[in-house]
Amino acid sequence: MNKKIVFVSGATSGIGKATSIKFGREGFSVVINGRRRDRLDELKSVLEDMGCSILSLPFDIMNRDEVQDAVKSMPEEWKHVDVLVNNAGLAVGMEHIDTGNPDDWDRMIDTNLKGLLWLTRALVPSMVKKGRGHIINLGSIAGKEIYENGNVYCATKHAVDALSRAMRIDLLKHGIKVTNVAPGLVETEFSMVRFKGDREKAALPYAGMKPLSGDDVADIIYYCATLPEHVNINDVVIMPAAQAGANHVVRKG
Ligand code: NDP
Ligand code: 8X3
Repeated sequence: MNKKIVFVSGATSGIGKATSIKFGREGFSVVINGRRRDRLDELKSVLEDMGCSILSLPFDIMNRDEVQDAVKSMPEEWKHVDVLVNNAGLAVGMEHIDTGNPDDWDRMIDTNLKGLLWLTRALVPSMVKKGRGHIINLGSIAGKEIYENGNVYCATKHAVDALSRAMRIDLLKHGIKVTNVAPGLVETEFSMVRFKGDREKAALPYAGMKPLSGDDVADIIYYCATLPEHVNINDVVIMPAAQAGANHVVRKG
């Protein structure tokens, strides 16, 4: 395959879906992952109608064996991924540390931290072999600052921030670039997941302001991935114009 290959984890929704469409539209071959097969099938057919080559890999990033088996199952011509977008992630629950649900904590740690590690470990050796590649990790402003009730989610995103820096050092000599992308408020399914389907609560973070869209973040990811070979953006913090930090949002009405 002549085209460059991008692997997007968590492509069934939000930032990951927008990123898959952006790269596909720009001529990349795209590996799409997520747990919801129907969504992957739908995205695959939309992208194929646009003339893109797509490999759909449904697996649960929390499960180390599933990650390894899925990567092993990739056809030879898809195995040399040029850009890995470690996007799959979530916040679950929003409570103080003394009342938080440890099952929610497990899900966040197993997805945002361990899942990112399993997938990176499975895909990076082929980048090392080739002597080039680019890993783009979805951090968050929650990886830059702490807010009340954010405890474990913030901890996982601080860990992603640390891992982005660690990967950059470890992979430097192999010609692999690492970029940490840290968005503020983006309107996706994120809030519905965090508030476990409670629509009213999920709408509150975006009330009276214009949040970022998945497309806004996808454009930044694509920009970072397509700079000249000798240029790397290490870290990008992107917020809506109406936001200056986790606790500083200006709202109308
Ligand atoms: P969405 O909920 O819209 O998308 C999350 C994606 O992650 C889905 O495709 C979901 O797919 C996938 N995912 C979750 N768990 C797993 C799993 N165990 N295995 C495989 N895929 C999984 O949220 P966003 O698009 O907003 O979030 C994307 C990333 O951006 C996350 O890492 C998030 O922390 C980060 N982020 C989001 C911000 C926001 O305000 N929205 C701000 C800053 C960072 P499926 O359910 O089908 O498995
Ligand atoms: C998502 C953004 O501010 O809800 O990572 O933590 S925030």
